[in-house]
Amino acid sequence: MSIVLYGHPLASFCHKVLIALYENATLFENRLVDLSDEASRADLFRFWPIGKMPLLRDEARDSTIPETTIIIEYLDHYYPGPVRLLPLEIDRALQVRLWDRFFDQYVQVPMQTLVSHRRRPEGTADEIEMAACKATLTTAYAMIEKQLGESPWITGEAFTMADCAAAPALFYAETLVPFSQEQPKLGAYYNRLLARPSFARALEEARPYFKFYPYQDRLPARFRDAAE
Ligand SMILES: N[C@@H](CCC(=O)N[C@@H](CS)C(=O)NCC(=O)O)C(=O)O
Repeated sequence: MSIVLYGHPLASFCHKVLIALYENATLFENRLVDLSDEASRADLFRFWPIGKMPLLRDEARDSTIPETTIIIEYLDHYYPGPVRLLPLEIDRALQVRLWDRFFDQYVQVPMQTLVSHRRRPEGTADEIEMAACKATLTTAYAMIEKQLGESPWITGEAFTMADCAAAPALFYAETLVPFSQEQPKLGAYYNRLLARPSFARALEEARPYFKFYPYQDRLPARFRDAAE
């Protein structure tokens, strides 16, 4: 198969790209990277010494594509399907890129930082940094609520790359800083994302691994059961 995705079923940034692939039924080989296994780790690091997942290899074009946003832009250009994840019109495309960056930088990154503090040896978590991450998530939620307006998706009527970024970011962030009752649009958006078949499939594939998520007890009930 021409396209190989190196990743892990539990990893939120991998979900972002899986959603894009599943939206357009793009054929690819899903190669699981186990960072605790030297050979598996080397398989990823030979292409991208930074070592972050996911990574896309396109054997047909002998191309290596790291970074989720670049991967989705690449897929949208070289392997387009019925769901265009990047609008052609520039102002709409800029909005999609802005909200993609927003979810990566201000939801995924603070969420990842909070989870990484939980994995630290007891007593070594940085409380000041954790409070800053929680404050960023709170601010981000309020901005998302405002941005949603009456639209089903974050930049309007169409599902785009920005929604691919939103789904896993909000899925894990909600376990750390729950949504407020005063943010009904955010809650409804989160539920629409969970119901989107592409994301639902990525979550099903993650199910056997949720037991490794340190906040497994705060996952939505149907995934919590699987973690027990
Ligand atoms: N900016 C990167 C972030 C990717 C990222 O942080 N991936 C995480 C998994 S969700 C990872 O590889 N973590 C392993 C590590 O940091 O060692 C992207 O958009 O692809």
